[in-house]
Formats: sequence, structure tokens, C-alpha cells
Amino acid sequence: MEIQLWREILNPYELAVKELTVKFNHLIKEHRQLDIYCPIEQVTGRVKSINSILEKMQRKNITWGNMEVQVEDIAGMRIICQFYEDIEKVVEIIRNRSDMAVKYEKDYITHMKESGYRSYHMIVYYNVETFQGTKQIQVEFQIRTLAMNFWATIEHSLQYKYKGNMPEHLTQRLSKAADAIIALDREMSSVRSEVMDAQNSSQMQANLVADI
Ligand code: 0O2
Repeated sequence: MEIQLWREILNPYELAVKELTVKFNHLIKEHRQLDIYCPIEQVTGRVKSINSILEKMQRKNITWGNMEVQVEDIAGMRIICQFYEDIEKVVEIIRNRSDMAVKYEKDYITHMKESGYRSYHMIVYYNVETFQGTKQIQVEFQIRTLAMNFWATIEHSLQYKYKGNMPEHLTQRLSKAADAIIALDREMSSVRSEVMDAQNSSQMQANLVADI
């Protein structure tokens, strides 16, 4: 397919990723200004690469006519939380938003993938305004803790390096590391209230200094 046609297809997805990045960052800012603990630590977004879209279409036997319906993660948002408990709060925020509607959710936290991957996925419908009018697109949200993200980032790089043929010893080490991530998230949850207190008071101090 011509590059110009790809641009036309991907443009609304780029707009959606930009808009959603601004919106969720603004949410973080609002929490900070109100001195309220924010369940969102960091927000990133990306539009899937053309190669990655083509690879998925081939792997899942997706036709051109069905591409925008069946490739649900052309627009991808990643929301990183400090604590395991924050994930549910973010999920609720997304469920309750009026600018998106949930298509379905996949809980890879309760149901960890065989690889050890853990994350909460939500596919949502989102409207963007283009010069041709309103276009409804799908966006995949991945919500996970800092620790889960650390594991997924390293594992993703190794998957890329070994192109799906990861040596068994590495798979086993990643599986052990996934267990360690579960333990780490549990440990951090157990000190959550103390950490939140510390962050609230340092935020209050920062605000006091800013007010002077
Ligand atoms: P990228 O670079 O993030 O775009 P699929 O898994 O693609 O066959 P499905 O069912 O649409 O099909 O998606 P799934 O498994 O619910 O979620 C796909 C995305 O979740 C992946 O996107 C990854 O970002 C992430 N993911 C899923 N499983 C794993 C895993 O075992 N390890 C890591 N590191 N990430 C995972 P893409 O398209 O792979 O890549």
C-alpha cells in the first residue's frame, strides 16, 4: 500500500494518541494541584508501526477490509501506576469517562500470561474529529505498575532480539523474574500508606515553597 494511504489511515490514530496523552497528563496535574494522590504515575502513547500492523494482519489472517476493526491496538496508551491498588482506580476512571466507551477488558494480572506478562488491558472506542468529520477509532489501554512495566520492557526487548525463539534458560529466568515482580508489588503495597503519606507531605512542602 502507498505511504500516502497509510498516512491517511494512521492520521486519526496519531491525533487520538496525542489527545489522550494531553488529557491523562492533565489529570495528573489536576491531582497535584489539589494535593490529592494520583493513581497515575506516567502516561505514554504510540501508534503501531506499519510493519507491526502488517505482521499482525498476516499472523491473524486479517483482511484489509477488517484491518481497523480487528487490529485493535493501532493506537496504544500505556498508563503506569506506582502501586497494584492504583490499577483498579485507573480502570474505574477509564470506565467512567464520557469521551470513551469500553469495548472489552482483558485482565492479565489475575490471569498472568504464560510468559509471565502482567498488565490490565482495555479496548475502548474513542471519537476524533477529522476534516472528513467524526471518526470512531479503537484504542488499547495497557495499565500496569512500574514493576510490571520494568519486566514487560525487558522481556519485550528479549523477544525482539530472539524473534520468538527465546532460549529455554532465558524463558525460565524471566518466569522467575515475573515471580519476583509479584513479590515486589506485594511488598510495595504493604508500605503504600507510608509512601503516600511521605509523598503528600513532600508535595505540600513543595507547594508551600512555590507559594512563597
Ligand atoms: P507492541 O510493540 O506493544 O505494539 P497478540 O498478543 O498481538 O497476538 P492480542 O490478543 O490482540 O494479540 O493482544 P494482547 O496479547 O491482548 O496484547 C498485545 C499487546 O500486549 C502486545 O502488543 C504487547 O504490548 C503486550 N503483550 C502481550 N503479551 C506480552 C508478553 O508476553 N510480553 C510483553 N512484553 N508484552 C506483551 P504487541 O503487538 O506485541 O507489541
